[in-house]
Amino acid sequence: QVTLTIDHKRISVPEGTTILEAAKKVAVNIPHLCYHPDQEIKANCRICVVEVKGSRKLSAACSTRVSEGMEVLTNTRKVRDMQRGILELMLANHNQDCLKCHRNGNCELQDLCERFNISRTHLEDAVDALPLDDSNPALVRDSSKCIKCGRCVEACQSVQEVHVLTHSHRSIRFNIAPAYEMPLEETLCVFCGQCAAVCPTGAIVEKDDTELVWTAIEDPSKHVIVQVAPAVRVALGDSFGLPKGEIVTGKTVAALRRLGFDQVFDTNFTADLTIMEESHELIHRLTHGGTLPMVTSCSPGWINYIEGVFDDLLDHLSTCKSPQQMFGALSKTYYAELKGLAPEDIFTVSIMPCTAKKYEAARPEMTSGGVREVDAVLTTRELARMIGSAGIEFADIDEEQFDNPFGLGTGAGAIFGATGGVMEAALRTAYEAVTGKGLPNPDFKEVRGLDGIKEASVVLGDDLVLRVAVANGLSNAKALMAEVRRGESPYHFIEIMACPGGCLGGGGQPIRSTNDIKEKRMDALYKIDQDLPIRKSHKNPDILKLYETWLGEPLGHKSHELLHTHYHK
Ligand code: HC1
Repeated sequence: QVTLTIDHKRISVPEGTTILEAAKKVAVNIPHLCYHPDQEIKANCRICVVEVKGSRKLSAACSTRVSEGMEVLTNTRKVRDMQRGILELMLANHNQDCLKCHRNGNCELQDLCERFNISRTHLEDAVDALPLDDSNPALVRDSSKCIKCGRCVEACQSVQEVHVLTHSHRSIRFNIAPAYEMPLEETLCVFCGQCAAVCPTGAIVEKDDTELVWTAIEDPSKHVIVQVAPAVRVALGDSFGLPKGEIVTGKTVAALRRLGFDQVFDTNFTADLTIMEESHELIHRLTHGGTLPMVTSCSPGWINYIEGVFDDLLDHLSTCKSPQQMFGALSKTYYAELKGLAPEDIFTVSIMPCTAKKYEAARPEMTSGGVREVDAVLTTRELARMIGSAGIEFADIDEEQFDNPFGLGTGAGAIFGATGGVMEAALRTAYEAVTGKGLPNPDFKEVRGLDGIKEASVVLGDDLVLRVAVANGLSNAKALMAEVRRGESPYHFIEIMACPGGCLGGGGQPIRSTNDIKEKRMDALYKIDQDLPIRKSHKNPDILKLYETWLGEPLGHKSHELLHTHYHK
């Protein structure tokens, strides 16, 4: 332990603690921007400067470690003047269209301006006239709002190892952008949105599709249906001040009905359908000499990554479409038949925790019967904006149930939203399909949790021990796939989710989703699973009915036509 004083308050903290962290223990929140609790220390912005007795220069609190007897002052005239000066310099170079910015009211720079009581500044505006990049369906990058903190660069380079966003130029021309300022669409960007999730301002945001959806809802010729992804229901409440990780499934359904959707369905239903197809695909590959390890295909950021970086390994991907797209395919075929509607008159919307889902829905492979399967994808953040703009008091709204025929999901479908959940769900079904025996305990705890790579072995028979691995975050995916490329992978089946934590940590979730919040969301998803009467996809009665009455059998002709695809080089 190290003993020091902060603003004359004596405190003991573990060796290695930074001044910024130590100050929190005496209820002092030192201003910061480039610092993020889940990232490396960067000390780029310097707004966290403090006085340390005996030092002539001010010290950055985020990067200075405490030492025995240290005396720190965080609120002197000298400190305040310096912090304010740094803030004014940032503002002079920041496009201040705050009222029209998606981050209005949820912007760390705005918070600091309020805190420093900034009403006017002494510097003339010198905002760089940099072009807006909205060249892709998922993300919008606006350099005029970038404060050069470097959080997005770390997310892109170290967490995801995609290496698209980088520093360029020097001094007053210093910038953060893809190499040669190329539009994201022309780079290897996978559209995971992890950059947007950590950006303190509105410099990188999701592409807003709320107007598209309002227009469809208002169009009397359209039957507008919506599906809700597993991870949305444990995060949407954040946007309305509810406790982190609160399960808000029923409130979400009620809010969507009030917004005017004709039917409100559950992606957990098609997550169960994905498990039916994917577990049978795995068994088929195991018994027919198919390409192994088989790798999951439901995370669109991961699909974009394998196409860009491991395109020689595309045969390893499961051919199953994601639950989002299976829902879309059913909505324009089975559901259209059921309702007697033309597929073109059905407008299918997804609520997803993910920015890359917008990209997935727009892919040319994702059509059924000549029409787009999913017409619009809204992130959790966009849905929160629609609910807010409709004046719905989300926290007070009464809970409602999903509609049928796509309203019943099992616990296996629910846990798709957490890293390891797809694997666990698939193992529950594959075990019973291969052994013909009931699984005594459906919990595969080895594949749960926030560790980057997890593995497990499951005995499926006298001569078959299934070896599986789970990776979340693309740097971890890269490590597993490099093993596959070298021919050294010991696994039969690998789950990969592009975002750290899985979809619950997706790039479209409420801003400020730190690891402690992700853990709460994860606990909530496993609670949903635990509390449901049916926890195995192959026991979902509505899925069984769908096969009996319309689809045939898993991997059958209709399934192949509608629910599977191939990604090519
Ligand atoms: Fe996901 Fe999936 S789990 S990819 O994370 O397979 O986005 O939640 O909807 O499609 O079900 C996301 C979440 C989601 C799909 C499912």
